[in-house]
Amino acid sequence: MRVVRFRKGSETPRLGIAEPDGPATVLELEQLDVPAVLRGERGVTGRTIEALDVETLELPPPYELLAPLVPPETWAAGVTYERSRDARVDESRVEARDVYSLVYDADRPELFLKDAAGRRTVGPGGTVGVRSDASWTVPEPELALVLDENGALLGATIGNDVTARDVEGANPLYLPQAKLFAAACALGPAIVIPEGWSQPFEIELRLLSSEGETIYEAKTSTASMHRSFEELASWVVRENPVPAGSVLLTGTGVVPPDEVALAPGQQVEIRIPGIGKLVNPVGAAADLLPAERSKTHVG
Ligand code: DO4
Ligand code: MG
Repeated sequence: MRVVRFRKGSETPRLGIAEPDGPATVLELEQLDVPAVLRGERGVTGRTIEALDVETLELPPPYELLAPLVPPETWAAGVTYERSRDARVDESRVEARDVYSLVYDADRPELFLKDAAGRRTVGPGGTVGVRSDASWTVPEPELALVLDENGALLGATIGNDVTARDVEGANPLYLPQAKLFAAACALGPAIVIPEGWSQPFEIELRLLSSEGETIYEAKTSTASMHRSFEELASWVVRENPVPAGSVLLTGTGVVPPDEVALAPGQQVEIRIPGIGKLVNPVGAAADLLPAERSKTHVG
């Protein structure tokens, strides 16, 4: 089952459910609280909406699909795939390369706060940002876990951990600036409640030019992760009060080649079968600050 969040005009956002593999009918729920729905409270109103596409779950006007939740906190794990470790060592411009190899092998994972209250997060169709003081920004397609207050896994959605690699590569202490800026995170289109957590998720990334041509595409699988979802989640909540409905991005296994960089006008598509396809145009972060943006906020 997939859980979506949507709005009709300027009304309060509502929740709905759709099957994982079609048909694209969204059944509206009575409950407005995402963690409650993920825990099983699913009274239906009887109203339905036909989505325009079974993967993006785009809704017809006057409905607007929103990010499936506004996480009170969004955490992210890093260097959870060998590919990510190798890329960080390569991008590093200072003698701090060992930190990535050390954290890959250590018991304690790399965890960082990516966002709070959805301030830097956009939903499906929202524009993701590229900061003007960075020259090498990349998408990081990641499985995003929705956690309860004890770190239990409630569901999973698609996340994009947009990253300024040159900023991070200049000095690892710049990580918060490489990771947190306007519209640096995208979530959606739906939260899946899987039957269990042992099946891996396949993750596909496609980057399109402003002319609609494919610039880069790649695939990975959470089967290649070096750590389990439960292990990462348990480290997030360890002696740390994390509110229910917080999100954990589980790291990237896709690293585009050095010549690929996000630029305004491009489009990022991330597909995870069973969850859907998250599509976001790329824009300048400076134009996506809260006062500037319209559609981009999680809502
Ligand atoms: O070490 C920096 C962050 C790495 C990251 O975000 C990832 O591996 O996904
Ligand atoms: Mg990442």
